[in-house]
Amino acid sequence: MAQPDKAAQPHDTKGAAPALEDFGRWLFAQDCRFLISAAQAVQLPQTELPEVAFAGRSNVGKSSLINALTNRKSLARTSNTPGRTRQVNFFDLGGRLMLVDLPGYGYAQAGKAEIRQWSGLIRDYLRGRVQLRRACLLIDARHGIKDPDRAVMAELDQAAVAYQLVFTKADKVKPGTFEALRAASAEELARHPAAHPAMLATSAHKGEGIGTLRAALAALAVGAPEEEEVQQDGAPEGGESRA
Ligand SMILES: Nc1nc2c(ncn2[C@@H]2O[C@H](COP(=O)(O)OP(=O)(O)OP(=O)(O)O)[C@@H](O)[C@H]2O)c(=O)[nH]1
Ligand SMILES: [Mg+2]
Repeated sequence: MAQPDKAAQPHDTKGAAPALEDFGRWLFAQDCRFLISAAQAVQLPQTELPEVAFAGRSNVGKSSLINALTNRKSLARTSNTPGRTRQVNFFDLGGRLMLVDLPGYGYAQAGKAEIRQWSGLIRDYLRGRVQLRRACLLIDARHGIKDPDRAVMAELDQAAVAYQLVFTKADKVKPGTFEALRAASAEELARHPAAHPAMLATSAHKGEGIGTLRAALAALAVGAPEEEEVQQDGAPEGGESRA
């Protein structure tokens, strides 16, 4: 996996305030510890740290993104086989932010039944988790929002969980193709009350967008510079940030 920071820097600072960027870089360089895997709702840990969850279709790159953010090769288990992450995995980042790797949903063989199964554990997690500050909903930049994602967006709206759309595998798309997909996604997001208007394109392999996402998530952590959080979330100039 590439060392994201250096390669990404020239394109990676747009939209994030410098103090928050610094804090994000510092935060994600802190010790990150695997805490627990929960296969059932009763196993979800009773913790108080603010949480950020990574949700998305099987194979979209959730575990890879967590590894890229924390600059670790194999903190979260990744795989070419869809469905590798089957439990809800908790990672404590520097005692300030909990990163939560969710099982993927919606790969072709399983369809609706699999979504229902996913929903059982995840719905319990999403609905009951007061410390959950944001869900990152990962979307493959080559494919855009699909029906299984729409089902989850509806769940998130219903549970009033703030979520942010994060495109993955940006290294695999041609810029021209992606712009149209991004515009269509923005239009769709506008119809969802719990969706954050800012979207971000990332590549876990090449580092694109990783610094910006670190800054956005760091704003939710214990000890974040407060005024910067307002600047990020308010996104007064144009709303969207793409590295
Ligand atoms: N080119 C490219 N490939 C990626 C990127 N991120 C992930 N991948 C690849 O996509 C595959 C799936 O990645 P994972 O991180 O395991 O995906 P996941 O969403 O955690 O998958 P499940 O746990 O099965 O739901 C792996 O082969 C990764 O190497 C990226 O940014 N660019
Ligand atoms: Mg995974």
